[in-house]
Amino acid sequence: MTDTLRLHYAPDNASLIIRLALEELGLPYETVLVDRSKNAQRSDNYRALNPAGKIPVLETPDGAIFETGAILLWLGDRHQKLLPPPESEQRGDFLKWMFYASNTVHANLRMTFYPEQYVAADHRTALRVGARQNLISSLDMLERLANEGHPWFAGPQVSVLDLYVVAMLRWMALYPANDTDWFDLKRWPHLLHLTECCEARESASALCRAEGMAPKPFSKPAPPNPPEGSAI
Ligand SMILES: N[C@@H](CCC(=O)N[C@@H](CS)C(=O)NCC(=O)O)C(=O)O
Repeated sequence: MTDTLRLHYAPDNASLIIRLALEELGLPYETVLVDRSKNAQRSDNYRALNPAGKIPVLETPDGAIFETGAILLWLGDRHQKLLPPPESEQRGDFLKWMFYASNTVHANLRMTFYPEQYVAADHRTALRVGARQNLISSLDMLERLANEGHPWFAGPQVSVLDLYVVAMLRWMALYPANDTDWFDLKRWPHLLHLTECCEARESASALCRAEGMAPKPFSKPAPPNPPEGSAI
């Protein structure tokens, strides 16, 4: 157990979403690099924190928390910011889209990044094609949602769902390198606007400094040049 919040991260990995939330909440935190070049996320030490061997983990006074969505909900609930509180009438709507972001959008995106973790070599192209079709229909749905005026998504105040979605939009534009032609954010103007709002915030500037990202990390992302570690 730790009294401090300790984020196990790799540059431009899902940990960046937690970094944004910690910055938005103004919380002190430490970072521990997970060395992707050595697959440190699969080491015994790391699996003691997250048996699934995935980044991120946030060590907290309540123990180590993994799963991006779970960490975001824990932080938001604990600090009563960045989401509708449990008693809010908006909570159900917010929760269903948080879970959709995590178990559908993020999961499909993972299939395009790591097809080798899902299927044999001769099925990988087909998996990527199928997952991208699903991503396009998810983005169409999120575009409509962003236009519906919910305070917990693309609203006047930033939310954990905003942070989760803009990070995934960044990765769609960048990864896998040289295979992103399917994605053009201009096709989803409300999501484009969301990326511009989020990257104008101080939390995004802090992220760019810490993980070596150029300005406009969500609307016009460029590959990072991190001071330590590697994205893949
Ligand atoms: N469901 C997990 C997925 C996290 C995830 O995919 N993390 C990536 C980095 S962005 C990772 O650990 N990749 C290395 C691997 O899969 O071995 C979550 O939401 O936290």
